[in-house]
This record gives sequence, structure tokens and C-alpha cells, in this order.
Amino acid sequence: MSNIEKTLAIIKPDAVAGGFAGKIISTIEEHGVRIAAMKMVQLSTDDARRFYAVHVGKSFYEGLIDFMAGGPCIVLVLEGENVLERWRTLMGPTDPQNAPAESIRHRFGTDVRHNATHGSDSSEAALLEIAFFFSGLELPLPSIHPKESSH
Ligand code: DAT
Ligand code: MG
Repeated sequence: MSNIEKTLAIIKPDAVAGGFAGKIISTIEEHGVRIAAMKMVQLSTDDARRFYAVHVGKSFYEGLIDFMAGGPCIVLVLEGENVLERWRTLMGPTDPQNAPAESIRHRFGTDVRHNATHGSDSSEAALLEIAFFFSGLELPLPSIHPKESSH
């Protein structure tokens, strides 16, 4: 059964500043994942606090906020079959030290905080996170994409 999903991906400030955005976007495309929307944003501290509100109170929260507000990010909506799991697999685990050699976090991350990318962890989170960054105007509906050719 097909399971077309959308997820939010972020190319974090370390990867943008390091000049890895192009390679990460290429990796997404090479794996056949469709980019439905994309833009560069600079989060304020308050934006970062709201985006990562689920982690309030954890030991790493303040450092995470400073890092995420420390430079521009690229935010993307990825779309496709099982894309939540596929993108999390492509990224690898949170800590680049534990990530497989071919994973994005191993290739472009430095440590558990500076880990290059974000991906939503559930379909509920994906809906909220996409709405955090993108208005309806910025999200093309699947129904307006050209139909598969019938001739
Ligand atoms: P993930 O981004 O893999 O979903 P998470 O949701 O548990 O991981 O944490 C969000 C981000 O917070 C993570 O990408 C990097 C940072 N983080 C998590 N655990 C950390 C730790 N022990 N030390 C420093 N930063 C941490
Ligand atoms: Mg998470």
C-alpha cells in the first residue's frame, strides 16, 4: 500500500556555514525524495525556543537554541513514500559518532549538537513543524502537479 507522507527537514546552521547545503540537497535528490518546498531562514532565539519546545528543561536545550539561532538554516518539505523514516535513515542517528559512514550526519556533522540536519520524528510532529515554517501559499498541492502521462 502506498503511504505518501510529508516531513520537515532542516539543514542546520553548521552545515549551511560549512558549505554543505548543496551536497545535502543532492543527496536528497539522488535518493529520489521529492522536495516539495524549500527556503533559507534565520531563526531568532524565540523562534528556536518555540520550534524545540518539546525539549524545554533538558540539559542540552539552551545550547541547542543558541546553535539553531546562530546562523541561517535551510528548511525543506520532503514528500514521498515513507519519507519520515527514509529521511531519518538518510540522516543517521542524533550523534554523528554513532552514524553509519554513508549517512548525512556522519558525513557533515561534528558532534551531537552540531549534527547538520533535522527530521520530524512522527507524522503529528511533521504537520506541526511544516506549519511552523511554511504557509499554505508556499506548499503546492499534490493535485496541481502534472498528472502521470496517459498517452
Ligand atoms: P533528533 O534531532 O535526532 O530527533 P532529538 O530530538 O533527541 O534528536 O534532539 C534534538 C536535537 O537536540 C538534536 O538534533 C541535537 C540536540 N541534542 C540532542 N541530544 C543532545 C545531547 N545529549 N547533547 C547536545 N545536544 C543534543
Ligand atoms: Mg527530534
